[in-house]
Amino acid sequence: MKPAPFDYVRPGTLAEACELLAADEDARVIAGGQTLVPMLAMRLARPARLIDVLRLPELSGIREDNGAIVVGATTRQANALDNPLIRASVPLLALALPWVGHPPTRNRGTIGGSVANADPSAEIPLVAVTLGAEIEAASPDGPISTPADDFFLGAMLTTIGVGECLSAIRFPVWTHKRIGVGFHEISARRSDFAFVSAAAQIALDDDGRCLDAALGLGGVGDRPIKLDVAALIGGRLDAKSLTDAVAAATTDLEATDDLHASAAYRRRVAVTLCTRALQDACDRANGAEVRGAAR
Ligand SMILES: Cc1cc2nc3c(=O)[nH]c(=O)nc-3n(C[C@@H](O)[C@H](O)[C@H](O)COP(=O)(O)OP(=O)(O)OC[C@H]3O[C@@H](n4cnc5c(N)ncnc54)[C@H](O)[C@@H]3O)c2cc1C
Repeated sequence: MKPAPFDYVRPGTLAEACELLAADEDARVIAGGQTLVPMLAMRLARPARLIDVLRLPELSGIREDNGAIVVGATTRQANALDNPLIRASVPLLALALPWVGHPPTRNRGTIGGSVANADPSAEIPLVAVTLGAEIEAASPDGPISTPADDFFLGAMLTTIGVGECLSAIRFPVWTHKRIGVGFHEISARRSDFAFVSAAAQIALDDDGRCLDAALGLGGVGDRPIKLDVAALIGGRLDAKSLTDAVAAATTDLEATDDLHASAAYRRRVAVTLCTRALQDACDRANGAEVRGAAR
């Protein structure tokens, strides 16, 4: 099928992009086009006008700023994966990125496009929520910064309003010496969206005590969620403490029931993947080389 007719505009500045978006409720941002173009072709989206933000200089680049790594919205997923700053300072994102689609989609798909698209199973939004990233947007009234936890309102639904354009994601950097990360997901086929995915980051002190712990789940509901594993902090981590923390954090877990997977299956898999992600994070923080977890 072919898309319904639309206008195409390539603004020269971010301010111009916001003006164009504010002037027309039927206008839509296009970035890498990896989700939007198929939706246009199937006529699931029929915007009157596409605002192409891909070449806006304000939206590109990866930089360090005040304890965070700021990733410009139009950074290609493949470029983020290869970036030494991200590998060194946001290792959880580097570990999750190979699970986002496959090389051709990552060559075109952007970090900001994935966050703005807000698929409940998408890996980049899950990492943003797990790490407590800030989502930055430009609007005709100035910049807006929203914690990732508040940004995702539901499936394909975010706080981005008319006239607003996502500009960057600010990932906080953990400065501890010993950090480990873990990521696991289950999908029907390689490159498919996950039924369930789990992301974990752990920091240990020199004696092996837990200084900080973060755990997030994707695919179980209409948006990624952060689980409370604060009970791990201050203790030594072993298989029992990890299993207990996951059991406590997932007691009231509500999961989606759909034609892809039952709620009971998603809950069961969530517990297993969370435990594996935390175990990998611990092993990596302890200096072990973890095999088979990433692609
Ligand atoms: C075969 C295939 C497999 C895939 N598998 C996965 C997967 O496993 N995991 C996964 O997470 N994704 C997957 N994807 C989707 C992923 O590739 C896309 O990168 C992502 O969903 C959208 O990024 P994009 O830059 O292409 O955005 P686009 O398609 O250009 O836009 C997507 C949406 O975001 C909005 N948008 C984009 N940029 C901005 C911005 N700066 N400000 C405001 N709104 C914006 C657009 O208006 C649109 O609504 C897959 C895609 C394909 C084709």
